Amino acid sequence: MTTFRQDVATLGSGWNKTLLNYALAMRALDEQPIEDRNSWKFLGAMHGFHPQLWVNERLIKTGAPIPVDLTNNTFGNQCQHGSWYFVSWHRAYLFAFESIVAAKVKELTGDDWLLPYWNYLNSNNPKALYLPDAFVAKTLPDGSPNPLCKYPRRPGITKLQPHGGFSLEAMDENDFTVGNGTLGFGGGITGDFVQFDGIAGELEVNPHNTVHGLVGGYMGNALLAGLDPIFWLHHCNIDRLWEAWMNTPGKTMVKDPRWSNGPADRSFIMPVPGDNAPGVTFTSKDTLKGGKFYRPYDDLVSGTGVTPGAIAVARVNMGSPTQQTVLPIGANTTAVKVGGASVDTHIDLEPTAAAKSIATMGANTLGKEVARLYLSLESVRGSAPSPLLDVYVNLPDGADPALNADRLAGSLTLFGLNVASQTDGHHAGTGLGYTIDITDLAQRLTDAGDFDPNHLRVTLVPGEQISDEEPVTVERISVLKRSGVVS
Ligand SMILES: [Cu+2]
Repeated sequence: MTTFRQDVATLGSGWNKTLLNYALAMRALDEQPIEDRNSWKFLGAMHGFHPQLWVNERLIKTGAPIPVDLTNNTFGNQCQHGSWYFVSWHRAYLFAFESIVAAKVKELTGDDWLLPYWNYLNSNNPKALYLPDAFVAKTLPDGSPNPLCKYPRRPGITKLQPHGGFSLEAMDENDFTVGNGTLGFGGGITGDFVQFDGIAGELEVNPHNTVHGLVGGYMGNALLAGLDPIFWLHHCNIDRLWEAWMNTPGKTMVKDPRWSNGPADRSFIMPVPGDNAPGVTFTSKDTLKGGKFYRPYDDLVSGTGVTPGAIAVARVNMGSPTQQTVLPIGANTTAVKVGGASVDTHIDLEPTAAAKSIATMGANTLGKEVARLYLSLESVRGSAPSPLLDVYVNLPDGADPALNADRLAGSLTLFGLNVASQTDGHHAGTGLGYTIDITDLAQRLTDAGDFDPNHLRVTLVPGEQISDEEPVTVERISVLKRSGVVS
């Protein structure tokens, strides 16, 4: 058997054997009761679980037995977002899921099986943005209902329809974590288990969150996402992007023991195939090459934006992460609430620092100081599962944002906002945190004579799932200056 995970687009159109076997196994696992740790619903509930929501969605019956290891969060509500455990926890989750599905495929058909990935940003495949046919077909080849499209998505979706900001730019970042976790590819620093922590890494923000929002339906809600079979092909590609990134010279993966041996306050745990055995505990290092949750890929170049083995040239190397500094150079003074209309907020900048950032942004001479600028949105809260928020900088007064794409700093999909804003026993309700790289935008503003080192105007433009009835609050917006030395 092949021991590499493969691009689903290379497996043949329609009902190729891998996807037919996936559908057969999913149908069988979805019929198993939620008490069974190999059941489809148990596996989905590991990502996110909310008993009342699941009753409302008719996933479980009112009063039906719910296993205690889901409600006490031994196995339920495990997904790690907004921290540097995002990549490692999801990698182990994929591996456990793949092992359980493979065991079912073996039992049903005798075939071997590995999880394929959805290479949606492969510019060499004109059909890359399309969901594989088998995920939208009404029926299996034998005419029975197709389990791969059983759970809801955006009505009629056959293809991702990005409205901007869907890219591999995250792969340009050279450091897993910088500035004590404020910035980087992989997410904020934590030593503890946190389902939704405060700082999402670049990979998580985009393409990860973006694809969750674009598929929509269950995929757009962290409490339901794991139930959509396309979730696993999406996360498989995110996992491959991490692997490609780590294998590219110039990228610095974190070596901090808090990451490698974490979390400290409790163990990560995954179920195993076959029965209700206790499960396997692990730490982040078990997901790296040689670890028990590691699985290789057939290709780390196609659709990844990097070429493992070749030096990354997309972005200037700013030196070792420990020698870089990240400092705030300004912030707004009040929380911003966005409802049905756009809202402006002003940020007073420390003018000397801002001017110096601009002056050193484009530096590429070895040994010279170099800077990048970021917007940081802190404690973003709201009740919707994945609202869209567009962030503009120095939009002219009264201008139509849609006509000023050159002022767009970022399009955020606030995936998991509902969970991160809960104030129940498991969450402090502190919300999500995002950083947006505005270096190129600041350069464009400077070239246009429209960068004032004394202040910046930020406009928040609501997209879907934001309204006066369901607003989003951003506690604080600051500007961060990241400095290093060209190396
Ligand atoms: Cu996800």
